[in-house]
Amino acid sequence: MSYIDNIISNIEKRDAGQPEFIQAAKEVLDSLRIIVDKDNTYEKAGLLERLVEPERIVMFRVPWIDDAGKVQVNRGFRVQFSSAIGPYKGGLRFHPSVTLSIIKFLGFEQIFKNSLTGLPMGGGKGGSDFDPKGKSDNEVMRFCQSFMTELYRHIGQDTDVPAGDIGVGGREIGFMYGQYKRIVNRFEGVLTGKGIGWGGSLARTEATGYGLVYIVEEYLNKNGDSFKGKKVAISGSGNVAIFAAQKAMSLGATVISMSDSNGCICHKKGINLDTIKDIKLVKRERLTKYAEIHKDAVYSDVSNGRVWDIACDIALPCATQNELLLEDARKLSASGCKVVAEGANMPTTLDATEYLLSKGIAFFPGKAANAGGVATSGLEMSQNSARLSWSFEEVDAKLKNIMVGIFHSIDDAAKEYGKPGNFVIGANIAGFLKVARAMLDQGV
Ligand code: NDP
Ligand code: 2IT
Repeated sequence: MSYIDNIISNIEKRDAGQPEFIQAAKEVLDSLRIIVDKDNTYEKAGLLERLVEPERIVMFRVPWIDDAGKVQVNRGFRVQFSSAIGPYKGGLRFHPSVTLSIIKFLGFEQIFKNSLTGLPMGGGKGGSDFDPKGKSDNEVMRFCQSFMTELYRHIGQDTDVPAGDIGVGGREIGFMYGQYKRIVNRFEGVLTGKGIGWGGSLARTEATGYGLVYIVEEYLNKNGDSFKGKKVAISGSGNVAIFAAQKAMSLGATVISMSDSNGCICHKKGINLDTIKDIKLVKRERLTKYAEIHKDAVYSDVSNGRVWDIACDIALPCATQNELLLEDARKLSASGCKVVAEGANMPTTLDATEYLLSKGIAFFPGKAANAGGVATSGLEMSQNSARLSWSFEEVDAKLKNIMVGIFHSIDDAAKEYGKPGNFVIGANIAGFLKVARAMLDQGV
């Protein structure tokens, strides 16, 4: 059995109850065959055994009191996966589907994503099975305070710097930051995605969605094309989806569909983003509202329609893992879609990815395509350390530069290793090499 196959088989045994982690690890390990099979340095150093085992996992109880005075208990996680190239860095997800497997897959992906940004950040992820939906602001605050009352001892501006993810936006970061500060009595850049005026960076809110569009734009431009006149389908209607839509529209595209966990809307003449922002960011309501406001839009609930059913030129999955399946990939290909770029983490299943690649569709994996969020978090950390703040234009220009750089490093790596146009292999190899070098240099 080859070194890689051995590692995969060990993960399948030791982490048997963690399907999402196994899926993410397999995808990366498969890409690494090209380098690991012909150079035994990695095997001799036990490098892959180390890479797939988090440096530290913290799991903890999060008790809080709801508005009715009842005690509720959730489970908290922080997986500090790799500090090879910098302090652990990665978001916190609050969603009822959160398990150790989900947090481990996200932390693992984050190692290579952060490496691709070129900034000195290790990989980590955390979260809770707490569901902010339907909770009052006070309940969310009490939960966040309790969560941070344990988490604070494991993090720090030079140790581990969490940020947002699904279910964690400006409101949650604010409550967690306030609690951290009360406990440690220090105003430091321990979280990113902070509010403007108390350490946050301009353009961090927009960064993931904008970055996603910037990397696709660079690809299109290099092929003599652009977003102008393109039909774009976007899943999700949260932070990433909204700002991807905003940037794509500003470049002349028409965003024809968006979704949430209950269903999707199709609005052929173009989604009205002000309505989406009002429903999702202000009122925190369901997407069904959109079709009540815009009578020419069509709403389908999850049981009778998917965002990938509608013909588009570019598909941007921006909701959650495993939301673009093989049958969706087939539909997208059949209806003429030419580019799929992942705003979410691992939204495309392995078989769907294979299918898209086999059809010559340009496929940008999340660890490259959605790296703009964490890259701008890295810029927020730099501003915090230097105690200054850059303008929106400065941060946006740096973000664009980083995304263009990521496009070229994954494109170059794909070519160098004999798989031109395969950005999955390009991203995995380019992300891995820097982390592996650091691990070899630093010893076991
Ligand atoms: P938000 O919480 O702002 O939005 C999430 C969106 O996805 C909502 O529309 C939500 O619908 C939908 N969604 C969530 N879970 C599911 C599910 N199980 N099934 C169907 N739809 C679902 O999160 P973000 O926009 O921040 O994150 C979206 C994705 O992008 C995630 O994969 C995240 O890991 C990734 N990402 C985020 C970054 C960031 O900076 N925020 C950076 C890089 C990646 P509903 O409202 O119904 O819950
Ligand atoms: O998946 C991700 O990259 C994020 N949720 C952002 C992480 C961060 O630290 O900004």
